[in-house]
Amino acid sequence: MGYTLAEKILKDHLVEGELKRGSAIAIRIDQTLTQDATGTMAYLEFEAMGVKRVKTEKSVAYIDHNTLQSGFENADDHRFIGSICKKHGIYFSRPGNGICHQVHLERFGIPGKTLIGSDSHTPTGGGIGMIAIGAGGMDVAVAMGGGAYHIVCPEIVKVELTGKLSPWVSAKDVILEVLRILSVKGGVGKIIEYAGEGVKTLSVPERATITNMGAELGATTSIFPSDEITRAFLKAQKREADYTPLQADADAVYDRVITINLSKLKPLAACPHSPDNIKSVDEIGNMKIDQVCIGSCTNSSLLDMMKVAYILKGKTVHPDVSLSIAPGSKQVLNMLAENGALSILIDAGARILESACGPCIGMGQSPNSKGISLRTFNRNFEGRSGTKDGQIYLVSPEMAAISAINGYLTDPREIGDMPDFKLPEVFTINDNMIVPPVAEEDMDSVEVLRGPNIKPFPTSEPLDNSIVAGVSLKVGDNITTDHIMPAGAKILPLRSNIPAISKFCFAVCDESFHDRALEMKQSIIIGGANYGQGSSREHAALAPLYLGVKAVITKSFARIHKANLINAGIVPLTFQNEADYDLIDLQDELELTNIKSAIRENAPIVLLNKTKNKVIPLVQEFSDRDREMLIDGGLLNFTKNRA
Ligand code: MIC
Ligand code: SF4
Repeated sequence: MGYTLAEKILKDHLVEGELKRGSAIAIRIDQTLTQDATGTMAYLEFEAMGVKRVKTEKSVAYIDHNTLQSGFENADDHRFIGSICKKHGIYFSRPGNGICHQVHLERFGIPGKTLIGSDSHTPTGGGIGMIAIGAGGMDVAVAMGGGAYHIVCPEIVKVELTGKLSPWVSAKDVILEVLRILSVKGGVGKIIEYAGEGVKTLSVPERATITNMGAELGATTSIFPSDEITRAFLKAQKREADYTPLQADADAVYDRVITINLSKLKPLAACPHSPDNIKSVDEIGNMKIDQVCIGSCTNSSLLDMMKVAYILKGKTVHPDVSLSIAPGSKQVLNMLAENGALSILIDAGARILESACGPCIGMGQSPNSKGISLRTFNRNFEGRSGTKDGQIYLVSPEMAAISAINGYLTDPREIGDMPDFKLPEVFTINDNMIVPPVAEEDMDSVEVLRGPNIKPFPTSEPLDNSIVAGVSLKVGDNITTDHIMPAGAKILPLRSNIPAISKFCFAVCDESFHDRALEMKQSIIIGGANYGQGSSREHAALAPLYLGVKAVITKSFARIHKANLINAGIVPLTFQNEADYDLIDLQDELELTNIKSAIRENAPIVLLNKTKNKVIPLVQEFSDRDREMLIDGGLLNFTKNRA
């Protein structure tokens, strides 16, 4: 029996466990990446582990999220990360060099290698045949120190692509179609592997758009084969030596096969407020729009920008619309300047932003009240844009550009003939904004620069025998990490200060949560299905930890957030019968009797609702390592105890 592509790479990197779906495995990590919004914490954790130099083949730190710098905080974090990198053997991509996933694909990603990154869109690397996984900062810190990465061996779903995209139908429409089929929780515990004749019609940046937004499926990662198209891309990046051909065996076994005929796809949009709320342009109609934002790690490649420039050429952005464009990297921006496309964008009235996440993470460009904003991004969670009643639609760059001209949502197929957009044979390469670390023998001469906003992370205690605590919050289904720990221009500067950022924890759902949780000293959160979807930010676990949350009980969890809770020493449990969710209310007094021994022995766990006098059976789904971590009180204690 043959192997799927993902299995081949996992097998080559397996250090613990058996490559059997559903069983706990550990894999060796070749590369890591961090970005600045999660990076400061990740490097504080790395420091706490006491490892002198990173042990990976390549570790890169990017500055791309917190680039607004409305106070000293962001700039201090950048300096801190830059100095840590220099000392400990990490490459440092300076602010202005671009969005982590775009730059990593261009300059560092290698087919067949493993990458974990403290950002949920790390699977972008799957576009060139990597196993690239989003993880919490602490897991990335462990990997930098040479530790393995632990996951449950995922099921593998094959998406068989046939046919070829029609003119002006985009790679974005492919992933929106997959989201329509699978939903935002359909990918949990799965790797999505793309195959079939249609793969050969997609360039690397198009593949990367698809694997990037696989994060929105909740998937562990997504991956494309590495083929002649991958070789051509790497060659154009002057990295042909990094190429290896990779594909699944013909007799590989998949858990599910989905077929998508690219020729039949239509332009789609994800409607407010979820990436899986998919409609076709015909269904939505010619809706009037207020704003268009083009960019983000999903759609900011040179190819995307060239299509946008073609559509905007000689036109003017509609008077009622604001159009912003953030090219994904310095390389992209540079090449747009060199080939004249930048001047076309400026001429049309686009507001050119720096190569960074920008509006995607609420760093500026919040729409007007109730404003309708078309964005080429990957997430349209409520409030993420910075405007609570903003109506965000996720679309392709082609649809975004033509709609910006017309002032209403437009089917890009109305543009007419489409030229054959091709990637350049050689990209403009200048890595002058990537600072290499100093040699190991010189590391003592590098001083780590800390700002006053950088506070130590909260530590957790070993698990108590029993937990007796009240319910500090009850929330519904599909709670995102943007609900738990919102981002945006006001809050992101506090990413390295957990006490300060905790004031905003769950503020979107219930502004009184912070004070109530602190007052209760210790508490339990009750959640619905797919709790913690979205970002990898471990702040969504560290803030609740700081506020005394001991356990989170839900109908189900998103993968990265569940791992972050365990890393923080907070116990994630699920209801055996989903209907029991209704038996608990805010402020009820709960008891998890002998939870410690139940976790140690993998014995049944029951929850006693003392207020309602009900006994509720719960489910624990942990690996042996998870159990030990929870008992020790999180990953750092676990690591220290075994050092
Ligand atoms: C996001 O898109 O939500 C982010 C901001 O990139 C996050 C990381 C973070 O919260 O810092 C992610 O996707 O992991
Ligand atoms: Fe940045 Fe947005 Fe991509 Fe997150 S999704 S890494 S905020 S561009």
